[in-house]
Amino acid sequence: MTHPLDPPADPRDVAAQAADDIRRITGVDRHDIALTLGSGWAQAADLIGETTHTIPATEVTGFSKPALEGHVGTIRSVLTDDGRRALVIGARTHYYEGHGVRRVVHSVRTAAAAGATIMVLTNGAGGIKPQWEPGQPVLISDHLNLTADSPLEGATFVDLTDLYSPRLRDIARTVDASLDEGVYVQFRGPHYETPAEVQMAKAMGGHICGMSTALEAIAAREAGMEVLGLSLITNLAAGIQTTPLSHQEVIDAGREAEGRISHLLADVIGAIGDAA
Ligand code: 8IG
Repeated sequence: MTHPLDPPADPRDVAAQAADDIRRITGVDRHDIALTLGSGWAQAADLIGETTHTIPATEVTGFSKPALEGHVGTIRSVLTDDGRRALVIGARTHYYEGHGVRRVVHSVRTAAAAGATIMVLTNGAGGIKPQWEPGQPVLISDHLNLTADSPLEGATFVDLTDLYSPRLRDIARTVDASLDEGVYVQFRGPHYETPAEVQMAKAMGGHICGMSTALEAIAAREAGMEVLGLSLITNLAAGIQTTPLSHQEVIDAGREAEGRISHLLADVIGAIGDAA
């Protein structure tokens, strides 16, 4: 079956069409900020403002059905208390689904085409720092992309210095000064790492193991957006915790922390608005 993002389509054109779909359905001409809500973060959508439109992702050009429980396949338009518009993406396509990187970053490109200048990427992830505890949110300071892939095509040389905006990280720390930060390591997944791979990631300077955010952040930077990355540590990475990892444990830790971290995220969105 063909997909709108398959070659020879230009992924930027498809994102522009998707943004037009969103404008047509919502009547909102420009969204200011976009958020991708990963495992554990979904409740934030209800806290950052009034949801005026909930769009099934399948009604927007190029979006795929969600592959995983805990990932809501909707896109929402939220009016914040201070009158900004947030595009809340609850429909993430993971690299491990094997549909190619164009589909992975389509939501980010759509957010940019819809006008967003700030992209907030959240996820659930495994922690390498032994002092971290399941249920703890941390800021992403940088990444190691171990997928051996890129959302950029052709000779597109994009600078990734300060990819995870120091300005936005500072704002997040005004909301919660105790927020720690670390280097996010994107593995392909969907299997979790071996303990040896976690030690490799640690030796390379990594602190957070995940399967989503690095590729999205690269696409956001290419599109000119400012990026804030937040990980919910749902488990310690393999071999750092002594017990085996389970998807159920990850879901439970997300549920348990969801109220707290969603309030944190909503407050961070408010603070970003105050700083604007
Ligand atoms: I939730 O320990 C979650 N996602 N790669 N490793 C990787 N991804 C994850 C992990 C983890 N926990």
